[in-house]
Amino acid sequence: MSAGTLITVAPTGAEADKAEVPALPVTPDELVATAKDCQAAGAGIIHVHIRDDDARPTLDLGRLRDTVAALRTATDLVVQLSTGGAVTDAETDRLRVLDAAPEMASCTMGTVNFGDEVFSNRWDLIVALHTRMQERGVVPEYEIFDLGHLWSLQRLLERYGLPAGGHVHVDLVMGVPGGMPGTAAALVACQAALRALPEGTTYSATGIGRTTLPVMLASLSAGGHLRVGMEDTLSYARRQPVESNAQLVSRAAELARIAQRPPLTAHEVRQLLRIPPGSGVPSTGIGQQQ
Ligand code: KMH
Ligand code: ZN
Repeated sequence: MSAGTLITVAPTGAEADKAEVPALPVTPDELVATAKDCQAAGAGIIHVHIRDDDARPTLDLGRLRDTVAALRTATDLVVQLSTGGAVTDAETDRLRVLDAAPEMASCTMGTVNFGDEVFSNRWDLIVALHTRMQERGVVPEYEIFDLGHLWSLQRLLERYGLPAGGHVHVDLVMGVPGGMPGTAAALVACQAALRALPEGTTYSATGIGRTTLPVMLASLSAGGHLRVGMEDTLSYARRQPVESNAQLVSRAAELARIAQRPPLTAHEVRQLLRIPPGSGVPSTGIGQQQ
């Protein structure tokens, strides 16, 4: 079991509406302020979705590059860009996210019903994301919405090899309507499947909506890491809206300390995930699409 806890904050997502959730960070300034607060509260990674001037989700490359630069300047956090985007985003736009040269990026391991929508992740897209990240030294976080996604990951690694740095890290996204439930039993089932992955594979887990607490407690006790944030839950407790992302990170950090697995610093996270030095620094453009 890992001695410390990696805490990822997912502050914004692509789904919540700023008009309904004023505390949601959507502008670059709001995102940077949130990132600083969350780092101080115990986060080591920030999973980033960005919004346009009207607070709608966007994958605009210039904005992504500016956001990565701003977060790097203001914090030590590992910046992980979402390649999942919104359910409406085109595959070409999702692949182009990697041109913003983050240290990490998400890579979802299969298609899943997503509420009333479908979050499409064809095999060819998964392979393209994985191999492009290998070429560029971007470390993936494999997003697992259902048990079968772990078997797809095993197939991917067997056919195309290990990710940049050689370490495999997955994130169990539990409790999406259409995916696996956010329960301790489902987490234990995932743990059994994780044993088929390379030695040393690490995982974090997040529970959507009201499953946030059971998933957090199950993951901590089972040796997993944590993801929290307003992308995943907007209620802190019954009839109590989340005030800020830092509030969620603080609770996760406190529970991690109680479990005697205190939060890892960003530096310790880079060591744990074996993020290659220089990862995320834009290269000369060789092999990159501009
Ligand atoms: N917004 C969801 C459709 C990811 O960031 O990689 C996809 C998602 C996963 O959030
Ligand atoms: Zn996301």
